[in-house]
Amino acid sequence: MIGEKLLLSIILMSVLSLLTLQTSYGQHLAEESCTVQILVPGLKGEPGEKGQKGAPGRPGRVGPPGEIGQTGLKGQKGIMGRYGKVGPSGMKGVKGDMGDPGPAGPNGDPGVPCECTPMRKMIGEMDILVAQLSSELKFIKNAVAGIKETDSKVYLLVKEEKRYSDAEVYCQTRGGHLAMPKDEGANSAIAGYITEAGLTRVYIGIHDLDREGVFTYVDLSAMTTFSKWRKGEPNNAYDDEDCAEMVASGEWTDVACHPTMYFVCEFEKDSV
Ligand SMILES: [Ca+2]
Ligand SMILES: [Ca+2]
Repeated sequence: MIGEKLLLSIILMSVLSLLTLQTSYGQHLAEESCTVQILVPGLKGEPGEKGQKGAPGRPGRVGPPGEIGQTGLKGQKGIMGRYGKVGPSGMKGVKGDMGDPGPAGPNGDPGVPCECTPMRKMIGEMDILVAQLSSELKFIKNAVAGIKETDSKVYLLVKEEKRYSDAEVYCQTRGGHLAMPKDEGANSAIAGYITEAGLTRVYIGIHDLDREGVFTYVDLSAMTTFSKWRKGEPNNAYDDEDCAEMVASGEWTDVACHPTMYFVCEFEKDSV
């Protein structure tokens, strides 16, 4: 209702103002009608020639965005891109298993000569000591294995093959001599020893090295009252028998001095 009233008012006001304008225009014409010619429009002319093509118009306004087109075909694979930046260091790994041993290296250069003479001498002396100890040990083993004895003597069968002179040195080194039986009791003790050991012969301390045919004990004491030569001995066979052996029966035989065989040492009981 209010809108209709407002519209009616506007129309009314427009009519009034138009009437006012026509009234003032009428007055103006009346004042100048005597001095001014009245111009009347002529007839419509012929159409003119076609004008030249005008300058291009201004670009039109930007149209609305078009519809989304169809999906295009997949493009070809591009060339490889540049390498990226180096990443941060990773965590330290677990220790691996030990590898196989490598091949032996080449020999080193020869060393500088040292003052080894005193050391060599010392080592040599030690070797001798070791040899002596080994010998002593063997002697003790023999002694433990069994020693024959009489009232005054101790007899030791040495199961090491030696020449007569070496055998005597062996016995002397231990404070004795090759066995020198000077009575039946001593001779029987030694003979029993040989038999028990399963032997057939051993060197004993009797020889004629100083004077052919004159036998003495190895300590150079003379043979006076006792002897035990086998029948036909001593015979100095081949002119080369200056030492003596005892066989298992207890009898003596003169033999050469250079063959090696077992032997029996004797020691004074007081010195053992
Ligand atoms: Ca002889
Ligand atoms: Ca003989």
